[in-house]
Parts: sequence; C-alpha cells; structure tokens
Amino acid sequence: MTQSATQPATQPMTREQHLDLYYYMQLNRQLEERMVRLFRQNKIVGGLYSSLGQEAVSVGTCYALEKRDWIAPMIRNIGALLVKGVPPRDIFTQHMAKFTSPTLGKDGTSHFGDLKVRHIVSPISMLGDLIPVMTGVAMAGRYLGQNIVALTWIGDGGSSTGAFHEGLGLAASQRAAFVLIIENNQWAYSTPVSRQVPIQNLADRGAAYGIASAIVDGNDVVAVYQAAKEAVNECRAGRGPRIIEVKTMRMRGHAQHDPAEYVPKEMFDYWKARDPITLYEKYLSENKIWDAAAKSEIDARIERELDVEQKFAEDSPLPPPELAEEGVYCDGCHKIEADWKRAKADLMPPKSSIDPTWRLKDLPAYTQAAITGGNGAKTSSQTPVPAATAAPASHPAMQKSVPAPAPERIQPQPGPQAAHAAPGTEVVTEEPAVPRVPFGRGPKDKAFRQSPENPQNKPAYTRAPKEKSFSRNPQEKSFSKGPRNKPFGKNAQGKPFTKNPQDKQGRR
Ligand SMILES: Cc1ncc(C[n+]2csc(CCOP(=O)(O)OP(=O)(O)O)c2C)c(N)n1
Ligand SMILES: [Mg+2]
Repeated sequence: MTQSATQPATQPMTREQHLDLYYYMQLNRQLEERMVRLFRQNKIVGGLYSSLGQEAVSVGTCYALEKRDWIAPMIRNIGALLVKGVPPRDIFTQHMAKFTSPTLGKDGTSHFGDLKVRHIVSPISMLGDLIPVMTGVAMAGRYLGQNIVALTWIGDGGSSTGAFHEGLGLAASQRAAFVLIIENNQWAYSTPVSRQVPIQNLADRGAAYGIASAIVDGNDVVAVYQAAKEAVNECRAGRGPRIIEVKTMRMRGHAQHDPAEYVPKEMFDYWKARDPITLYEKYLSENKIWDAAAKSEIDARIERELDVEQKFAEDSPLPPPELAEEGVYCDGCHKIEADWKRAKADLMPPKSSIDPTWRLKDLPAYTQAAITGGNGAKTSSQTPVPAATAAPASHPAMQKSVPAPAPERIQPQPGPQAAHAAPGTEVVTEEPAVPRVPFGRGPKDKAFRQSPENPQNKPAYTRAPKEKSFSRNPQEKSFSKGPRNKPFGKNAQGKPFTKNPQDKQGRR
C-alpha cells in the first residue's frame, strides 16, 4: 500500500495509486481463475468461492486503510487479503491444504488470519458474527490509544441475521471506529434480495442505529475507494461507525458446485457489461493515466508472480499424518504471555495483595468497647471511624500522630482520540449527542414521562387490544382438564390425578 496516511478523501489520487488499484483487482481475478482450474483438477480441498465481478469492493475498501488498521475478510474478499500484503502463495496453499499454508494444512478456503503483522482476523463466520468481533477490536484499539479503524464486510443475506443487528447496536452505542461494508451482490445463495427484505437499500438500516451510511456503485473502484476513505477518516476522527452499501453482482454461483441457473440471463448480461476491471481499464485510458505498454507491463508482472506462487503451492507437501492430532488443543505448543501495559510488578503479588492497612480489632473504639464491655462495640460498627483514629498503632500515620493522608484523586486522562488525533483534526468527545435516560428510569417513572417532549405525560406506547386469554381452549373450559372436561382418570387410590402428586399446586 502506498497511499499517504493522512490523505483526505477529496485529495486527488496519484498515478501510482490508480495503478495499484488495477494491479490488485487484476491480481485478485487472475489468482481466482487459477484456483478454478486447480479446483477442476481436484487440487483444492473443500469449497471454492468466487469474487468475480466484485473485485472493486475488496480492493477499493481495503486500499483506504492504513497498515495499523484491522480487517476481517469473508469468502469473497481475497482482494482485501492481497491489499493487506498476504502473498498469493498463502492463498494457494491454504485452499490446497498444504503443509506450507498459514494453518499448516489444517484448515481450508480463507479460514486464516494474521493477528501479529497484518492485522487480519480470521473469517469466523459469513453471517454477521464478525461485526461484534470487529467492534470489539475497534474498542480495544481505543483503550490502547492506537487510533485504529476496524473494517469488515457482510453480504446482503448476512445483513438479516441477529448478529448483524446486535453488532451494529453495540458499535453505535460505543461510537466504535468501525466501518461495515454491506456487499449487496443481489443474491444470498439462491435468494434474491427482493425476496429477503422489503426495502430498496440495505444502507437504510443504518438509520435505525444512528449510524451514517452511504450507497456506492460497487463496480466503480475509484468511487468505492473514495467512499471508504471518507468513512475511515470519519471513524479515525472519533465520529463513530459508518456503513457503506456497495451495489454489485455475484457473477458465479454461491460456490463451484452451484451453476446459478436460478439467475436470469438478462441479469448476468446487464452486469457483465459493467465489469469492474473493464470499466476501470477504460477509465485509466480515457483519463490518460496509463497506456497500452503500462497495462501489459502490469499484466506480465502478475502472470510472473502467480506462476512462481502457484508452483510453490503445487510443489508443497500435504501435512504429515502424524501431525493430525497435534495443535487441536493447546498443549503447551506456544507460550502465552500477557502484553502488559503497566509495570508487571504493580499488578502481581505482593504489591497487588498487600496486607490491609487496618483491621477491625485494631480500631480504638472497638478496643474501648471490648474493655468496657458496653455497647461501644456496637456503636463503633455503626459509626464510620475517621481515618486518623482508624489507623492501628503499627500504622505509620498513627506513629507520627498525624491524620492519614486522604487518597489521591485520580485525574481523568484525555481519551486516546485527543492524544492521537492529527493536528487540526476535530476531536469529538465521547459525550452522546442525545440526552439519555438514566439507568433505573423508564416509561413508568413520572419524572421521565413529563419531559418537555411529552408535557401531557402520555405513555410512550399503547397496549394491544385485549385478547381473550390463551390459557383456555375455545371449546373446552380449561386445558387442565381432559377433552370432555373431565379429570384425566384416577390414580391407584381412586383419586383424580389432574395434579402432580408431588406438588399440591400442580407444578412440575
Ligand atoms: C449459520 C450458517 N448458516 C448457513 C451458512 C451457509 N451460508 C454461507 S454464506 C450463505 C449465504 C450468504 O449470502 P450473502 O450474505 O448474501 O453473501 P454472498 O454469498 O452473496 O457473498 C449461506 C447460506 C453458514 N455459513 N452459516
Ligand atoms: Mg449476497
């Protein structure tokens, strides 16, 4: 990645940046085309998913991030892995379950990450769970003062899951530096968006959480990059999460096994004419950013690189069988060491568990009561004892006959955003924009109801029209009796057992 770290979204892109976008999109496509051939040769282990026609989304969004930022890719985001610096050999070997792969051949497809160097969270799920996870990453970054942005993608289908909504609620309430790309490729397996949600734009869902959102042509890589850059800048300035819906098209079936016969041909034709790489090639030529020689140079470079990487993967061994049962659970294979942010000595015993400075039996009032035997002890336990009298004789404060110093008040520190915001950047405090209902106060609280917005003190909700209770069967009087309103037979003593004999209340 070569873009400048603080470049605003509106700043014109350099030629180098333009060519980078082409390089990564074409690398993404050529790599996947090679994997389709490997799949047909039975060299891919497990499923193979395609991002054909969606390359501008992965590349344009990830290119807007900095090295310190975090991503969590999904099955159609190989382009983002490449932009983050994952070498193509890792993607080949991972899909071929080779011993040289990031997971040593123990997992397939894109199920791998890189927490240490490239800041990639492994794709744990396609269906929304990465949203709360990446919100957590953004929050952790804030606590550690890193001023990072976390970004993940979600499909149109994945945007209807519980995890999607719960995660966005959390991100919004925490004002997390989190960008969500809703990759609307028109299909979730064989279900078109129109049969899944009754709204036109999935970005509209952001309003429900107070999250600003944008809609972008997902086949226009420059538009995608600029929208993502703006969202990332906003997040980094502390202005809370952002959603971008990119409209694009899945140009293959869900995976290799799926010929996508349910997709109307006209739909494929329409989107084929809007292929993101063809459109971008035209854009580069029309704007004189490159010429034929520059294009063939990049294409040849991609071919060369992929030849070497694919050969490495094909020549790599499968994992040795004797390692199959290793690494399933952690058995001391790696050292787990906390990354201490404060001096370890401060947090570990004995400093963290020193003896109490006073004990009840050392209190003068307690001692006095013990001597006189009266109600002094009782009184002492009810009356707070001033610090000076509370200190035992052994306590340094007592020895010097001076009051024990009051504990020092810890001054609130400025938040990480204040500390790390670029000069001139507006810093937004963590104060929520809208007044909040204090904990413990709800619609039943009179003071809460009589707000300026609700002077008549009307309840915020109305009850549903009264229904007859479902506890009774319409034909019969009660479900506790048998079909003809008779007890359910008799027990050995001749008594009806409509109730559990163990429990007179009839509970079980
Ligand atoms: C809990 C669960 N149910 C089902 C699946 C299978 N599955 C994986 S992706 C997917 C469809 C996702 O559609 P969408 O979110 O639109 O993403 P796209 O495939 O179009 O990129 C399904 C049903 C799964 N991985 N996990
Ligand atoms: Mg989809």
